[in-house]
Amino acid sequence: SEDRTWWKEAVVYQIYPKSFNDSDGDGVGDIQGIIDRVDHLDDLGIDVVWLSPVYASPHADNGYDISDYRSIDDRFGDMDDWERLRDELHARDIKVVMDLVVNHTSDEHEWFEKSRRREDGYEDYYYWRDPAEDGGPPNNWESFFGGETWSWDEQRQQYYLHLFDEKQPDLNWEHPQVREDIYEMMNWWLEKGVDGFRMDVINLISKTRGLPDGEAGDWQTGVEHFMNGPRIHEFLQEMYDEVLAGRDVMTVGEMPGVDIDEAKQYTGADGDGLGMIFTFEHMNLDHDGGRWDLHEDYEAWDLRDLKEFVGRWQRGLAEEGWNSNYLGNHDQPRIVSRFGDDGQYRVESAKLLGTFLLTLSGTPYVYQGDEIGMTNVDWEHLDEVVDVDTINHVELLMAEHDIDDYQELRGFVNARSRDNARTPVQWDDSDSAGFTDGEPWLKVNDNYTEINVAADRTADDSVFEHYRDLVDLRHERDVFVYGEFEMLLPDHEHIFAFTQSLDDERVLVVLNFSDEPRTVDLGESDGRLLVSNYDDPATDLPTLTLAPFEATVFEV
Ligand code: ISL
Repeated sequence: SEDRTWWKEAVVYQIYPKSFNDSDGDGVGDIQGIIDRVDHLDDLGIDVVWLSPVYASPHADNGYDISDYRSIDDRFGDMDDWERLRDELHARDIKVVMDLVVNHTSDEHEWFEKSRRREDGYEDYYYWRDPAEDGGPPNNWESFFGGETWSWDEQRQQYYLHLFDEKQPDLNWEHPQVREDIYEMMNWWLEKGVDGFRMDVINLISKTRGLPDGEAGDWQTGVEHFMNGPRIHEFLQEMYDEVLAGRDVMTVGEMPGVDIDEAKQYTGADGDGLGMIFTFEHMNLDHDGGRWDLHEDYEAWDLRDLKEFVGRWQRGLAEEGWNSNYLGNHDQPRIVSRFGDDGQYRVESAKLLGTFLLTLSGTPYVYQGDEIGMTNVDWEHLDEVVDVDTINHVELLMAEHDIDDYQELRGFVNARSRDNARTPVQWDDSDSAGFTDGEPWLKVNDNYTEINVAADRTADDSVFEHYRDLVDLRHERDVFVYGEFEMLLPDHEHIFAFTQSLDDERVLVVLNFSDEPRTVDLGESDGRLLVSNYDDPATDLPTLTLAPFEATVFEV
């Protein structure tokens, strides 16, 4: 990881196009809407845009169900719009990374339509099976979105496999022609000037031969047969040879259920050639992997668990591989609501989380809206929710626990739903937060009159300004990118403190993750203040009394 590359030094910004900015008043974000806001990204100082899927899609899962990999969805515009976006970004030295969703397609993809008709050459593009002896599904695997992974196809008179929604059939990667078609499509996009790929659930593409039943466990049944499956490394190495070798691109594999040793196999020097992976370990801090398992204390998490996780990964990939750092994305609740305080200390804690994210070694990912501290939403009724994952799980929970009133689950949904991160970006205090002139596809958070980009950009001590300063600082100092991480006070329940060192540079980061003042002795006697989220920061090293959610960075 000593070798320098642009993507290690980059700050990535994720755009979820449906919710970013609507230019034509249909209530859905679009590519022209992104172009209209490119200067916001440039001012923030980010280096890479990761664009969630903009391809043709029936939107059963907001574009993660693709019906044509080589065209742009009508809702979002057309290929000319995409090319203009690419050029506008490149003109500002911002790279563009596309979402690559190839574990599955939409059931409306031409390949699936041919496959269900058993058209010559396409019969085995997907996983088709006859019913089990009892007439039911071929195995007991459970879907990420709850329920069964098999649906019956009337036309073909067989079941097909889908690890996600029934409108997302899994591609059969065992079939060489499937792999070739995918590599050809990737090369086609690279020729069009994309700078890399974020690879959706890429460690799920290899399944145990014979698709045997899974053992019931903590996570959904069957994971041992489709996570990091038997041919995964072979497939990724082939993809590397056919597509990525010799190209200066960024790649990040989204990988549920991966530990550090596996991360090294995917990204290390003798690995499969991926640049980074997204781990999920820290996304389980407030549950044990069963995100929709109903608990009493569903919002509780322990800072010491976060420290244990961060310390282990920072050190674990220091010599081999590379860390990608994120706290939230389009699949997770808002970070300030989950890890900070979205009430009294919203501004302070949003800045603290930004400080944390942008001072760790590795490549940081900022999700749209987090740079202004957007919060979770109150989902008053289930019919306000669009997310298939939330709706399916709520229905399953109601059946399983004999609940007949959604109101009993409302608090839980408010804490867990992916739609929290998908409400429209709040641009200003005009109707619909300046996101659209029409009716937004998903409700706008009521707090938009107070929390919005326009307000943040005019105040000089805003969350946006804080993010911008940190992005600048990170660009100026390699110690934040390549530094060697050392944890201080590992057992402290409220303070997260660490140093980063590189050559003769050393920095100390101290974060109070609580809503009360805390006094700590850091054993560092001297330091020059680089960053703070308070007007009157604690600077009296070695003993600091930090205000609620105070975040301080020193050069020591
Ligand atoms: O958010 C989840 C459901 O609770 C996760 O299990 C999520 O589905 C998983 O992280 C995979 O996510 C990716 O693939 C999905 C898509 O719905 C997500 O938006 C995407 O990020 C299927 O393509």
